[in-house]
Amino acid sequence: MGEVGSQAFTPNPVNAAVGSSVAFKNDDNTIHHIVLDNGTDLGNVSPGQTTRSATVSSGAAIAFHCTIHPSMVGTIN
Ligand SMILES: [Cu+2]
Repeated sequence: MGEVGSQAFTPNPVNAAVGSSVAFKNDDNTIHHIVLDNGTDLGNVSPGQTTRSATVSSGAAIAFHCTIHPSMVGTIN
């Protein structure tokens, strides 16, 4: 599971095996909206909440970002 705090992703990169799932817990005090660059939209995540899970379906790296804060980017390896 990734975490979001201080408008940054932790850890980054997120290491996840093929077939596992990842979700993001918002430890920040502001809302975030997480989208994977493979098109998976995990939606808005409020402080203290966790996104739904996304399954890692290939070994390729997947970039992700927050649509609200353009500086927030990360990668799943
Ligand atoms: Cu954000």
